Amino acid sequence: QEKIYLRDYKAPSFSVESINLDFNLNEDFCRVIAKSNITKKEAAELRLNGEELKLVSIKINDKVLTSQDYQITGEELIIPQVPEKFILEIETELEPQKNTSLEGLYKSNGIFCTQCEAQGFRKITYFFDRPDIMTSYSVTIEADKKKYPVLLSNGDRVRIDDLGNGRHKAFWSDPHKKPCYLFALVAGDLGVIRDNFVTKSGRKVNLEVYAAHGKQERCWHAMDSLKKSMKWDEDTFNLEYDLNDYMIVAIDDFNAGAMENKGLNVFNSRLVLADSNSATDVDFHAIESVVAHEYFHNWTGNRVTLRDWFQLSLKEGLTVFRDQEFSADMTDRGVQRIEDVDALRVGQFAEDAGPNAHPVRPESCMAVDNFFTMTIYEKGSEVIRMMQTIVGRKGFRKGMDEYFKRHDGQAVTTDDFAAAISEPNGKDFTQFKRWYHQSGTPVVNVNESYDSSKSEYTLTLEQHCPPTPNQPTKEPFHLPLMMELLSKNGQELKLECDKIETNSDGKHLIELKEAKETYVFKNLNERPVLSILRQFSAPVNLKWQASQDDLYFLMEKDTDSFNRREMAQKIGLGVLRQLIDQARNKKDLVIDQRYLAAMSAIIRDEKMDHGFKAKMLQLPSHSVLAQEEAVLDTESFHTARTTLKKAIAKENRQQLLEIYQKFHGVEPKSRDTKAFGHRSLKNSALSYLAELHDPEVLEVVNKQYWGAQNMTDRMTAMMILADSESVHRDKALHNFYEEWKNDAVVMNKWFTAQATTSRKQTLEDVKTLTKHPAFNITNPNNVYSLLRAFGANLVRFHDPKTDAYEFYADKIIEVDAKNPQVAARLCSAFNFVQKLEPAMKEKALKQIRRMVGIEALSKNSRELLQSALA
Ligand code: B3K
Ligand code: ZN
Repeated sequence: QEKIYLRDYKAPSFSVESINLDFNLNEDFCRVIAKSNITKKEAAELRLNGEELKLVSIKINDKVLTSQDYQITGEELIIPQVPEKFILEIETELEPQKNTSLEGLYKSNGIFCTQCEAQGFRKITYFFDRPDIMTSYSVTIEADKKKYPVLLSNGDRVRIDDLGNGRHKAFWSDPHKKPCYLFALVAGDLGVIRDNFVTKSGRKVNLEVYAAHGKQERCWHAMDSLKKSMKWDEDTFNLEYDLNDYMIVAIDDFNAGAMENKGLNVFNSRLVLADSNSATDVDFHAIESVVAHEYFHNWTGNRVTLRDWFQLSLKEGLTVFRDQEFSADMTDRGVQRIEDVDALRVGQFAEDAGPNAHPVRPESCMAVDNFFTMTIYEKGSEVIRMMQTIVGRKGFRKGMDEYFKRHDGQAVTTDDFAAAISEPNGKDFTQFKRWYHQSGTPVVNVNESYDSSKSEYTLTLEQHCPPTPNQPTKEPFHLPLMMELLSKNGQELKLECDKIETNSDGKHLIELKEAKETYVFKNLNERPVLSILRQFSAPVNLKWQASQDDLYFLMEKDTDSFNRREMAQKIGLGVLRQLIDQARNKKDLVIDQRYLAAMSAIIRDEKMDHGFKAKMLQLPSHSVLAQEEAVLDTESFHTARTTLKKAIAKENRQQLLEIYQKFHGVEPKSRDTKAFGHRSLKNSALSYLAELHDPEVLEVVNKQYWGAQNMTDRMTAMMILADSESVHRDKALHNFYEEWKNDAVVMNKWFTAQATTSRKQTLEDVKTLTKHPAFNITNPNNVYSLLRAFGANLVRFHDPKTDAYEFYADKIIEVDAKNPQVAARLCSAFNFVQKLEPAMKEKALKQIRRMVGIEALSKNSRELLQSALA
């Protein structure tokens, strides 16, 4: 199959001054007339993208073309002869009701909606489906008035005409030029809530959130989040909204989380609908951050857009960075950073170490939709964060101002962004930009020595980056490493070293640029303790053979809260790895007493912030273990982890129960950061206690399930019961089903609770659930919450005693035939293939070969799977 390359980029030979799109929506077909005003800038034939379209007619300047005048391939419409300036009118017919790929124009629960990013517009009409063609849109939508009372598109409402015959027609006009991937249309019978926001210059913006009738009361949290985002972007970056209306529409069948279409965001309903009965604290938090993310795209993505898809991180990395900063300001900055780094490690580090590793700005691809990865998004955000760390917050803001000054209304590149940040700050980012084209997670080795006779402390840092596909060797990265030296009682010491930078926020930085560098710190009368990579200031793997004494000291005393938690994870990881080794060698598992004592001290610490304490108590996950261990022996991972958890619970049974009782039932409906923190602490206490499997504890869990006053508590209890052999298990699951069976969003929780257990029969349960009436394989959320969740269940997916791989491959094949984007998202379950033991590896490869052997397999899935065979 064909690949596309960044190096083949060519500026367009045409420009489009405006386009008018006329939609006529019917039950069995939809007619689209696209009228564009085009200028030819240089000698060229006209080539337009178009797929799965039925062409009705083409006119140039009102003259109908005959079949000799053009050519149609499966992917393009080619017109060899066109004048310099012309009006192109193309009429096509579509069948949205049959569109299962959920890109282009499709139907979900009777609602017409669109998803054009990345290349869905070509399924609507023949057009230049590339982001560097920006044009003005006017849109008309005609449909049955009763069935589709709400007719929406981008920009300003012009008017709506009643056509008298039971049909009506809406007129929309978007004053801002945009690429076609930001086009959107929605037509349906929807409920709505309304509010408004007055911008800093006094513009009153009407805000509307649409959802299925009866669900609109669950849209208020999304609305609040939107208003907070609008305010934050004004306060933080001086960015103001630029239209009179901002609309969000919740749709049940949606491949991604949400889409930032200009003025008309279309959202997966799981990221809009929430109230305390139906949504967990994590859901509320996710909704706030995704609503913000899509809103922030209005400037980073829409006003300034991409030159080509290889630049995707230009908007995604930057916008993730912006939403992470927003969340940090709305909640607890320290806890937010811990969560963001956890997600980066689990998802992106694994991706960077696997067969599909790719740079933040990739050089080639088969399917553009495969670019929507953790690397482009989360690592991309880390790259922006490092820029901010290097130039400081003030410097970064100066750079952002410059970026909009230079590029508003343009389609640009990551190089343009780097220049806008670095130049006003007098920085050279030439080396820094290796972060954009080198893949892989750099490793930084730390070596220290202290010379008491000279009162000198010497730090030696070495970096290298493991090989990744197509990149056997790498040049050194420019790494901003935030650091301090601490005294015996935990005070930050004065740093006397001329190679240390202080950024505009007053933070101390090492800017490591060479493969190896040495730093000498003078006038230190005692050996200091190093606190390095504070706030996780660079996305690297730190290899540091620090003494246990130093690690425990930092876990208790580091003045950087991120590093305290990081040390807790590092020590915990060491303890778990010993246990894994013992489990693999069928030895007795011996718990490290010092670690046990330290965890007990945390549990008993009454002063520690609750949300932070919950993070301190978290043990490294199976996915973190999978990255550290050479062999993926998940049964041993599981044994080690549960044994350790149980030992901690046994030692602290009474204290954990006290924590639980102290916070359970306190402000069960409150959603402020404090309440979120104490719930997460008491629920983690409960999950430790559950490891004891004693009847008294299971009684508490069961009581929490039945008496829960919010979904966080109900879901925690249900997950624990679902993962147990308790007599209460089936009754709770049955009750949850009966209560929520008519609620598509909430049912996904029920699937996930059953797909993620460590019970031996999980695979059989998942198989049965795929036949359950509530499971619909054409609904992306169902596929993700049941199948993808099972694929991420390392213990049960890689169980040598089952045929999980074969079942999962069958499902990928089945989904792929209908919806390639969703199928491709399932494929990452096979990313650990190289770490499997020989027999398991052969089993997995056999399935991968089987899938790749299917001729009709989409290029999306093929691209991701075949790399595992290389
Ligand atoms: N830009 C969309 C993602 C669309 C995914 C297309 N396959 C959501 C976001 O990142 O904001
Ligand atoms: Zn985005």
